[in-house]
Amino acid sequence: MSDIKVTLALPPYPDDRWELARQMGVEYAHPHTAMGEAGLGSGDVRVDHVPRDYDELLRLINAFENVGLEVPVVGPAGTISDTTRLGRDGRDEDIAAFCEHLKHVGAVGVPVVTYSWMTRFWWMRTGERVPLRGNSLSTEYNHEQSERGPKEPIDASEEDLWDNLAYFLERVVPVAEDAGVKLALHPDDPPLSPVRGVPRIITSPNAYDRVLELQPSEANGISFCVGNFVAMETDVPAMVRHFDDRIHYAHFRDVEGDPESFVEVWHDEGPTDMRAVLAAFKDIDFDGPMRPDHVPTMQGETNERPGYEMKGRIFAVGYMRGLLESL
Ligand SMILES: [Mn+2]
Repeated sequence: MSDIKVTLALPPYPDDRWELARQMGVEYAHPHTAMGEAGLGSGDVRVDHVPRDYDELLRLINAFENVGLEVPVVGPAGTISDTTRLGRDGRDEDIAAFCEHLKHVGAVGVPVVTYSWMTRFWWMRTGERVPLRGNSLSTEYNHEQSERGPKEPIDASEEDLWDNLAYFLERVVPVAEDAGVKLALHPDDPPLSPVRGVPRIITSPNAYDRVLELQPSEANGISFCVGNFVAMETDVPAMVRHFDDRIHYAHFRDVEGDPESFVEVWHDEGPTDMRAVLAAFKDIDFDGPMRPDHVPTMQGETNERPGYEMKGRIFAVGYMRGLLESL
């Protein structure tokens, strides 16, 4: 069996969720933004909780390690902003800060940095209280409803975003290689362009082919968010095999619908054969981190963090481990 690292997004400070992870036998943690302050709705561009300072980062990693949680992936520590994505003045300073972060991450032994190229909007939803079985609560996206809202005043095209991504990768990939760190680009969610006048580019398998060709280095890779590849209406196991060793991180989730209208669903009742997806990851000998992403909110939870409450993730970890054992 390939050694897929079943991982949980956890807050960058110890609380019940660290203990619950350990009680489930989870050995890997992604210190994650959405686990911190509550009440940030989807669509916000959130500040990363991973510290830029080397010593603070080291202490964070050691805090996890000291309780038996290895950190196989972190975010960009807030160094990648729309300044870089839109190619505005100041991007060279931001890219330099990101390169410093890569060196720190490599020095503390974390092998993967995940990032996205979504401008202005992060993962975007039009509903955060969609009832699923037993009145569990999920999220949804409806493009037609969303597009009736105000357009963002952004003077940039898709080609501008591509140019800026190429500029970024040209400068950071060699640094990542030297640091022993692999970059993992997350798809745009929803995988559509434009959204409210904002261009988006990481919306299809062809887009990923183009990304990987920009810098043909193993350090230039993918965060394979399964739900987005479902929303892109692709053959997900075939995509896993296609991108193969350029996949450095994976998100376990499923959606029902199409790019313009979808609902996040329970992992065990969605349209996707999640066992076949995991079988494909096994086929490519994927040994990186994979974590549940966007789970339903369950009874007794506040839905303060839609998609990231804990009980649904406990269920998801059990389901993932069961499927992995069945392979
Ligand atoms: Mn994801």
